[in-house]
Amino acid sequence: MKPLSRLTLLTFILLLNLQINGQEKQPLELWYNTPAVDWMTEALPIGNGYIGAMIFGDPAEEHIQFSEGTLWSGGPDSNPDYNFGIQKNAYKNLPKVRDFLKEGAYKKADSLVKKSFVGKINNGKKYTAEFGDYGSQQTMGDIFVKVAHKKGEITNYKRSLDINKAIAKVHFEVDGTTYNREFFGNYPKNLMVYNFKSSKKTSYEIRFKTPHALVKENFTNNTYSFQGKVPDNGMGFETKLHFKITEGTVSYKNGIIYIKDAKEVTILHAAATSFLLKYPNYSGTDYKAINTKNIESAALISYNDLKAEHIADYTNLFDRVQLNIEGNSFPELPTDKRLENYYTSQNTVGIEVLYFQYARYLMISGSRPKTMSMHLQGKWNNSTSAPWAADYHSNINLQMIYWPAELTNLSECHVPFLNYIESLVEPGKLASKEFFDTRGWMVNTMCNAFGYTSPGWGIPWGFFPGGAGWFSQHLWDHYDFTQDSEFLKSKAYPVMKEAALFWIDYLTLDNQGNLVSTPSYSPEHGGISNGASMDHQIAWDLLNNCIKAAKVLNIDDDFTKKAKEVRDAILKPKIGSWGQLQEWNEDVDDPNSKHRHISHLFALYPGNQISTTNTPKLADAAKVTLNARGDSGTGWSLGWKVNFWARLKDGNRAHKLLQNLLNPVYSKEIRMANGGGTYQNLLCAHPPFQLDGNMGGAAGMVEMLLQSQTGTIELLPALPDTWKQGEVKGLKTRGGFEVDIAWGKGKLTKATIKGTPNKKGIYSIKNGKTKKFKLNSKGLFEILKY
Ligand code: FUC
Repeated sequence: MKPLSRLTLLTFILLLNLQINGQEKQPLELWYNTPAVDWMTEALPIGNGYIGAMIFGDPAEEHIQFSEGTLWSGGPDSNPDYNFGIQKNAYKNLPKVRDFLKEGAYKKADSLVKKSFVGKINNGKKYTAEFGDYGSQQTMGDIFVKVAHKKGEITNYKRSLDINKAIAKVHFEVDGTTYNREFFGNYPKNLMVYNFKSSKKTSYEIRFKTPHALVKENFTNNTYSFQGKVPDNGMGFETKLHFKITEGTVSYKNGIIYIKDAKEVTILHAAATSFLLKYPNYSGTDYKAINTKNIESAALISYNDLKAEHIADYTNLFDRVQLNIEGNSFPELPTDKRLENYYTSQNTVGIEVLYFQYARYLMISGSRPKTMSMHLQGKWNNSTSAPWAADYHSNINLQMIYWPAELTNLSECHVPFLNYIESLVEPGKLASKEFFDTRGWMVNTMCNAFGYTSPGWGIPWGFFPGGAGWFSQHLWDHYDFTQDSEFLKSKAYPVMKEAALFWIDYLTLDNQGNLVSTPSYSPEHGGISNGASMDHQIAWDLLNNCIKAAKVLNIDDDFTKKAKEVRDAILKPKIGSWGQLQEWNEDVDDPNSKHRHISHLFALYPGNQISTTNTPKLADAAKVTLNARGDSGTGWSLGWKVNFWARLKDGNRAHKLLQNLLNPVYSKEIRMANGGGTYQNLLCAHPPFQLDGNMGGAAGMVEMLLQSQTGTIELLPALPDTWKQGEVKGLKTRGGFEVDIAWGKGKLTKATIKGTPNKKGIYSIKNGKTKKFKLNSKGLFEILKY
C-alpha cells in the first residue's frame, strides 16, 4: 500500500471512529484550574445514588462533604404527637368556606381557610429548629484529608469531572512530584471510593466531622466507624471508612487516622441510616449491618476493579443517549470561563450539550432503585437546615427534577420517586379525610420523609391538594414510556385511582354546571378562588390517565364510568379579557405580573390538554400569557419556560430561554423573582442551588427535538435556527419507542424509530403532515432524507 493511501485510509477510519463513538470523543468534562472554595457554586457533585458528595480539590487538604438521602431531622421520633400535620375535623368548616365563596365573600372565605385548613407542625410544642417536627434533610458530615505534599509552587493544577465515566479528578505537581486523586460513587457496592496517588511517598491525616451527636467511634482493621444520631429525633446513622494503602503505615489516635509514607491510598466510604420509608414509624433499617456488608464486599477488590465495575454500571445507563450538535466547541477553556463566554458571546452550543448530559449524569448519580427519592437538591446537601428543608415540593419542583428520566432513557432512575409517591398514599388518605372528608389521598405543597401530606403551615403557599394528582402523572408516564403493564396493574393504577377519588369528591358544581375546585389557590400566586385552573387541569389529566390505564388493563367498572363523567364535566381552560389563558375561574389575571409560577399552563406542559395541533386557540392564549410573564425568572421557572415554548413549537424562543438558564450566577441568597441561572459548577441557581432547573432545562432540550404527548411522534418539532446540524440517539417516547434523529441545514436527514416488532404508530417531521408507520420484523422503521 502506498503511504498516501494508507494515510487516507487512516483518516477515514479515524473519522468513522469519531462519528460512531461521537460520545466517547466528546469532551464531556467540567474542569477548572483552581480548587473550589465555595460548596454551592464551585464544588463538584458525585454520587452513588444513595450518597451525594461534593469534592473541593484543595491540594493541601481535600474536603469531601456528603449526605445520605434518608438522613432527616423531624418526624415521629422528634415528637410523639407528630401526625403528618393533620388538623382533625377541619372538614367541618368546608361548607362554610364554600358558601362564602359562592356569595363572593372572598375575604371571609380566605380567613376561614387560613384558620382551619392550615397544616399543624409541632402540635403546640416549641421547637428551636427552623422546621420543627417537619424536619429537614441533613448533611451527614465532612471528610478532610490533609496531604503532606512537598513544599513549593503548585503547577499544572486541574480539577475536573468526567461525566462520560462519572469520575471526579484532581491533578497537580509540586517540584517534580505528581499528585492524582480520583473520586466516584460505586452504585452496585453502595460505596463511595476515593483514591489518592503520588509519584513519591506521601503522608496523610484524615478526620471526619459532623454536626450530629456522637454515639460511638472506633477504629479496627484499618476501618474507622462513626456511629451517630440526629439530635432531635435520634435517627441513627453510621459513617464508615476503610483504608487500603500501597506501602506505608496506618494508625489512629483521637479521631484522626494517620497514614505515613504511602504511594497510594484508597478510601472505601460507606454511609447508611436507620430510616425506613414505611408509614407510620419510618424507621427500622439495620444500617450497621449494611455498612459492614458493603465494606466487606469491596475490601478485597482492587481499586481498578471497583472503578471498572462502576464505569460499566454507569455507562450502561449514560451511553444510551448521545447528543451532538454542530458547533460543540472543544474545552480549551475551563468550564467557568466557558459559561461566561457562552452567555456573553452566545456562540457555542458545546456547553448546552454538556448541560444536557450533566443532567443525566446527576440523575444517575442521585437516583437509583432502592435509594431515596431525590429532593430539591438531588442528593447534595451540606446543611442541617437546608433552604426549604431540601424537601419534596409538589407544586413544580420535585416533578421537574424527574422530567428527563423517561425522555432520556433513564427509566430506572425514576423508580425512587415512584416509590416515594406510593409511600405517601397512607398518610395522604388520613390528611384527605380530616381536612376535606374526601376519599383517596392528597399531598400539599411541601412533603417530608415522614408522610407529611397536610397543607403547609402558612396559607396561601401551603394549600395545594393538587400535588397527588400531579405526582400520579409520573406513574402513568412510567408505564407509557416503558409499556410495563405489570407495573401499571400492580403499582401505578391503584395509586392513581386513589388520587382520582380525592378529586371526584372534592370538585363541586358551579352555577353553570361545571365541576370546579373550591376553595383553591393557584400555587403561590394570587388569592383564594372558586377554581384555580391548575387544579382543574391536574384533575383532568389524572382522570384521563386513569381512563387510559383502565383501557389497557381491561377494566370497565363504576369507577371508570364516574371518572369519564367527572373528567368531561370539569371546567375547561378559559381565555380571558386580554387574550390570556385564565389562571383562575375569575377573569382577574394581571397582565403586568412576572410571577415565576405559571401554573395554569400545566395543560401545555407537562400536561397535554392544550396543544398547537388539537387546541390552537388555547395554545395562542398560552402564548399571550407567556409573553406577558417575560423571559426571566428563578432557575426552575426558566427551565419550565423552555418546555412551554418548545411545546408551542417556537424553537428559537425555547433556545433563548435555555440561554437565560445558562446565565452565570454568583449569588447564593434566596431570590424569589429574577436572578435564576447557572453556577460555575453548572448546578442550577434558583438562587440558591436547586436541582430542578438542571433537569427542566434538559427535558426542554428534548422537547425541542422530539415530542410524543399527542400520540404522534413529532420529530424536530421546535428546532432552533442555531442548531443547524446534529444528531441525537436513544431518546424515548410514549408508546415505548426509542428514536434516533439526524439533521442538517435545519432539516431532518435521517430518523430511526425502534420498538416492538410490527408495532404501529404515527409520526410527523417538523410539524408537517402526520404519517403512519409500522415497525418491521426487526422492530425498526427508518425515515431517510426529508
Ligand atoms: C416553590 C417555589 C420557590 C422554591 C420552592 C422550593 O415554593 O415557589 O421558588 O423553588 O418551591
